[in-house]
Amino acid sequence: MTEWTILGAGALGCVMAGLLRRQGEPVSLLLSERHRGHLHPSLDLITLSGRHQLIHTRPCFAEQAGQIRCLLVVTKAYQVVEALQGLHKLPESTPIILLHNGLGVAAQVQALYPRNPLIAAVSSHGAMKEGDWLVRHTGKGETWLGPINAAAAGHAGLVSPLAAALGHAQWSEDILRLQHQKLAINAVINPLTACHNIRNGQLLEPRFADVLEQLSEEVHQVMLKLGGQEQLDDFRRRLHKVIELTATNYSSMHQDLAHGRRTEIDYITGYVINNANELPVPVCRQLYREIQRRSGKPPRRRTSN
Ligand code: KPL
Repeated sequence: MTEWTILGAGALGCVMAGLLRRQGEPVSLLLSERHRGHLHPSLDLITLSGRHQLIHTRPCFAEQAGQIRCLLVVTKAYQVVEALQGLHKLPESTPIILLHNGLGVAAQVQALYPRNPLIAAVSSHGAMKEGDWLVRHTGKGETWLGPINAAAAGHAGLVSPLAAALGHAQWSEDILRLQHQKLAINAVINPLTACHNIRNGQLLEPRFADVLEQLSEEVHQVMLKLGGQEQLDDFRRRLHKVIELTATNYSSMHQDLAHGRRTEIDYITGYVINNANELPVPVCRQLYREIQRRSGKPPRRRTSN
């Protein structure tokens, strides 16, 4: 049995660790320096049925990277590269699975670890951190994995243990399409809910109908340009379904902004803007600037035109 090493002890990382352990998979948590010298506590996982389960994982630190056999990276998009930089001893055969919102990170990881199998993951599981080692699984979703580079071919078998633990996991040779579909949803829900300080479900109130429609059209146009084939009506339906399913949630960007943390705006709305070229995306631009202003940072990427 291959041990899963999880980098990123946030809400989703902890839920993944918990669900894999419950299924009998060996799991270690790759911890940062601030955890060194501290007792490694058990994880308290609140399951979908509301039961508490204590989950034991093995702690590990960067200097043990040579022992990592399968690395699941579940940090924020902007943390991925820095977190991976220190793993000098990571074996070249170790698959690196990237699971984060947004896009634009994989090329840097590929440059850092050019020989490792690089895999992208997209998941719609819901998770919420309620304390340092206390995490709630808030929604069952689908998980898709797919190859980013040629070295990842032949790693489709990774989905079997994941499917058993998570209820669903599948391999897709066209993972970029699924990443784009997820990004399109995030590019509508996340900045709007963060800027208006609302839960996801409130986006369906009549006062947001116009901006929701305009933003959906902008994002959909860019996705078509990137090779997407989804019709606007299908996108609207999919978006509404996600909003309804996550109606009581605060989006991750809302939570980041509310807690004074850096947001993933560069990897979500920034990605849409950078791929828009001549397409007009005024609502995206306005939301991008607004999120930057509220998080007290100047725009990081070029957003002209
Ligand atoms: O993925 C999400 C996020 O908040 O980042 C959605 C689907 C919008 C759920 O809140």
